[in-house]
Amino acid sequence: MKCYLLLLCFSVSLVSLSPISAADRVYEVRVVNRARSGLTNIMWATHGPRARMYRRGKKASRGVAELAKDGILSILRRELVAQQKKAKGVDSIGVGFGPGPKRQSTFRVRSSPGHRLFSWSTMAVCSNDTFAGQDSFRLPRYVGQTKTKLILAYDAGAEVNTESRDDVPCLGAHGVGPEEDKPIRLSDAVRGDGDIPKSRGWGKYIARITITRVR
Ligand SMILES: [Ca+2]
Repeated sequence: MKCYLLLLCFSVSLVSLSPISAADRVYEVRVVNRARSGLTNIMWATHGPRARMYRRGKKASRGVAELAKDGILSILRRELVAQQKKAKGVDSIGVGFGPGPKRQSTFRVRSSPGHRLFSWSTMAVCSNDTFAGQDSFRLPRYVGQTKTKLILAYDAGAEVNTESRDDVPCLGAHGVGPEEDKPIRLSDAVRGDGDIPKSRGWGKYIARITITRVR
């Protein structure tokens, strides 16, 4: 619990960064954590097709890498704000509460017309650099419409998967760990041959997300 609270300290405030206008659409997002270890707070953005948070098979940005290694959200938030300023189509940016082991969290996001894509990322606390999320998921079109999807976990390719207590946040290590320089790929989950017991891992899918348009 101690290290989980420390991870929360890295987070920015749990609110959207821009006010809601009359034309905005509002969505309720529920993230169910299927793992037996926690997920850190969730960085999210609504955006148009020119913006991206990450792309499987490509190198992670520094913001995604630091989120995946230590649950740090501030760098990824700055990257999204930079895309916003460069008119890349980033609309709303915010943070959702990260659900604990086998728990769920619910938060609301908004998008203005022309920004129907939703991206989010969260770190699997019991890992070196595993994160879960989606890039450019299309939000429900109609009020009352719901979309549900099972979520895979990805290795950010930024830290070697030692599963050692010297390197992973859930066992008390922050800001350390041997670096690697690889593209984002599917996670191997928890192998269980280091200090993280396999029982703190997950199956094929680490989470499930349900998004409902409420306005
Ligand atoms: Ca790795």
